Amino acid sequence: MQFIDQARIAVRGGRGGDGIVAFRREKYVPAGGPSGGDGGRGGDVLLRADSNLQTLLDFKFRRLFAATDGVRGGPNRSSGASGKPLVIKVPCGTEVRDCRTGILLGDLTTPGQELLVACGGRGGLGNARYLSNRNRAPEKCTEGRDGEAWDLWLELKLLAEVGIIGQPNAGKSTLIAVLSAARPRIADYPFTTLVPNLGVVRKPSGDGTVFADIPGLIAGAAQGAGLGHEFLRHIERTRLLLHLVDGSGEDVVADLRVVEEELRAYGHGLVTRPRLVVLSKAELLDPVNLEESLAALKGHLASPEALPSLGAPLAISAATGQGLEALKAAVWRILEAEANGPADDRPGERSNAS
Ligand SMILES: Nc1nc2c(ncn2[C@@H]2O[C@H](COP(=O)(O)OP(=O)(O)OP(=O)(O)O)[C@@H](O)[C@H]2O)c(=O)[nH]1
Ligand SMILES: [Mg+2]
Repeated sequence: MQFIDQARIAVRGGRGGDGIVAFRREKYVPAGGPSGGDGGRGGDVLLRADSNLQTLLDFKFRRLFAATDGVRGGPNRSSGASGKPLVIKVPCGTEVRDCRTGILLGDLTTPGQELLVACGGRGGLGNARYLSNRNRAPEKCTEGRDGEAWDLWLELKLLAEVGIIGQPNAGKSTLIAVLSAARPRIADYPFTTLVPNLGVVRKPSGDGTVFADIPGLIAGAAQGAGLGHEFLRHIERTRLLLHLVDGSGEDVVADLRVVEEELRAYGHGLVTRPRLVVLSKAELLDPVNLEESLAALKGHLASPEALPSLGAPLAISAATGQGLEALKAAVWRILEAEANGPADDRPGERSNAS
């Protein structure tokens, strides 16, 4: 499926119906008086979060959304019908901004959540409203007002709880494939993953947790190099990062640092986001090398220049399944602890691995 995560749309509330001028004409009622009704209100435009949508793809093909207009007033003081509201469905996790100012208008995160984005115009008044002692036969009525019109910028931020990050070829997609039913492309070259993959990983209790695998990060990613930077915003909302380091790499500490630098440069709270460092492809290393690599990572994580991380680095192999149960157990434990008291705003409480 194509992955569209930004879109610009125009929304317009319906125009209010006009009020009208009319007079009551009935047998035996001379000078029946003004009876022109009011116009109906124009329809509003709303956005609604819908859990069945995953992308903003629909907005590639349709960009203008207008609610229906209110109906003109009728004779006998009858008001025109109001315009129907127009509800536009968007995926959960859609941020809505005013295109011109960039101001955040709302953030649709929970299914069913709605945001009013363009009010319909008020209906005009019929001449019945202008009846007074001085003027028994007013000829005056007013027109309906135009609805509001806005250009909106929609941006989808994936709602994954766990983000898998790392350099290209680290084995991120392979990991999400063995943990969940997601079937991303996996290949022996960098930049296999072009758009994020989401996978639901089942807890022992049967509940699912959404993991996101994003394209590999390279030096300069935060400034736009490579592909990963575009998708860093998707991991802004995760509660835990799994930082994969390729165990078969030449220098695991250097590889770890490259990505740490990018997180630091990107900012947006990723620096203090709970993070587990994971050495991948462990079955390719003999036990001595494996111990050495883990010790080197541990040494770096204990140093002041490292970003905070939780506990000691774990070793896994998506190929043999080694370490996967321990990894999942650690993930559930951390998520549970975070849920009981988010340590997010208290970075000081998170200790470096020792
Ligand atoms: N031996 C071994 N190879 C692995 C393991 N995990 C992944 N690989 C291989 O590593 C290569 C890269 O794996 P991917 O999962 O595509 O890596 P990625 O991190 O998603 O890469 P990008 O999408 O390019 O960022 C593939 O050839 C995988 O088969 C593992 O546990 N053991
Ligand atoms: Mg990949």
